[in-house]
Amino acid sequence: MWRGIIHAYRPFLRIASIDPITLHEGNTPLLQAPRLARAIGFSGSLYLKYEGLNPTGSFKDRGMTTALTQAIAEGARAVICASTGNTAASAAAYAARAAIPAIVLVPAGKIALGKLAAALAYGAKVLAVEGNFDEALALVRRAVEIYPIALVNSLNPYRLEGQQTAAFEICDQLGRAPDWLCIPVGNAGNITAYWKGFRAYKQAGRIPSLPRLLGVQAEGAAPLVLGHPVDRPETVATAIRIGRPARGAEALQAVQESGGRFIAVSDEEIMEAWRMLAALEGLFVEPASAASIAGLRRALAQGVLSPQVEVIVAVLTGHGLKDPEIALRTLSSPIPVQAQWDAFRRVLEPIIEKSVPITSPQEVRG
Ligand code: AN7
Repeated sequence: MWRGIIHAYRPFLRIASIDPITLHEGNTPLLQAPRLARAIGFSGSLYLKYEGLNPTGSFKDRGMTTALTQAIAEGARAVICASTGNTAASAAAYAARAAIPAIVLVPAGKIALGKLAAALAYGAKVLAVEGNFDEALALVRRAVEIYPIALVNSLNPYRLEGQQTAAFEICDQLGRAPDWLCIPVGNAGNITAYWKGFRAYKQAGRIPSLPRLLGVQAEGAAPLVLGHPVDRPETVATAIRIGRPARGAEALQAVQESGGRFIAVSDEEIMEAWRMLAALEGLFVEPASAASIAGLRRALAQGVLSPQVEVIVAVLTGHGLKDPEIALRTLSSPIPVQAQWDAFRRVLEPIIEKSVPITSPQEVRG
């Protein structure tokens, strides 16, 4: 039985040896995506690590099981974080599991609905800060200097201990490391954790070679592409609306060591990739997650990746249900129909004529 990432990877994790605080996170699918690969001009194998299937709908759960387990082992009485949303929801859930309070600071009006709803439901004290994520994180860093509460942002090293297990899983699922790993970057904790994980697996003799890292940021929030902080970050992908990444220096070093690249993509490119993931592969993700595909598409178009690349893994960091508003705002509305056969038929017939394909699904998939 799968019992979460601490149980599965304990020998690789430097954390206290108490019973884990867990929701059995991890063990997420690694799905091949042939239609999407073809659509973005890649002829090798493209795999998607579907991290939206973690217990609270994002990859943050991998780092929160380790952060809360360590916090409890050290006697913490409460946890606090700043968050664009997913960290808040995850911290709130794992704090509930650990029976301690969580205080979460989120940028007022700039957090996706599903994340806010979840953080509230798990019983966190949610503080809506009149400012952005970077300002909220600065407040939290000051608070933990004064009060006896544990910081569970990815500045906390135990977050990275857990998050590196996604790299382990990818290697275990593939039987090797990919040639490239594409990953959205906000506060830069996750890309740092993946690099740590791949290096640990190589050192343990589990994989012969390391992947190159493609770190993807949104154009309006791209400090690691620009090489300087961004004071007023803006992007449709609110999860990565971050201008001063706390793990930025380490992420830059990881990407450089790997022989990889940082790349920025526009909001339009992100939303196009978001639609393609859902319509071509049946994967509904939040916009920040689609950034990895938008970045890969752009990297392919610009020749950043050589055509000889065989295996690419893109990380889909969060579930689409986190951000239902973006879907309703950008997609066409449902067609109203009366509950009577004749009325229904008048609506249905043109749809069938227009949209039922002439080619069989087998031909499309072939
Ligand atoms: C879906 O929740 O920073 O580079 O406070 O939610 O490790 O920050 C979220 C980040 C990518 C970027 N995709 O990861 C938060 C927060 C999704 C995210 C990222 C986030 P990092």
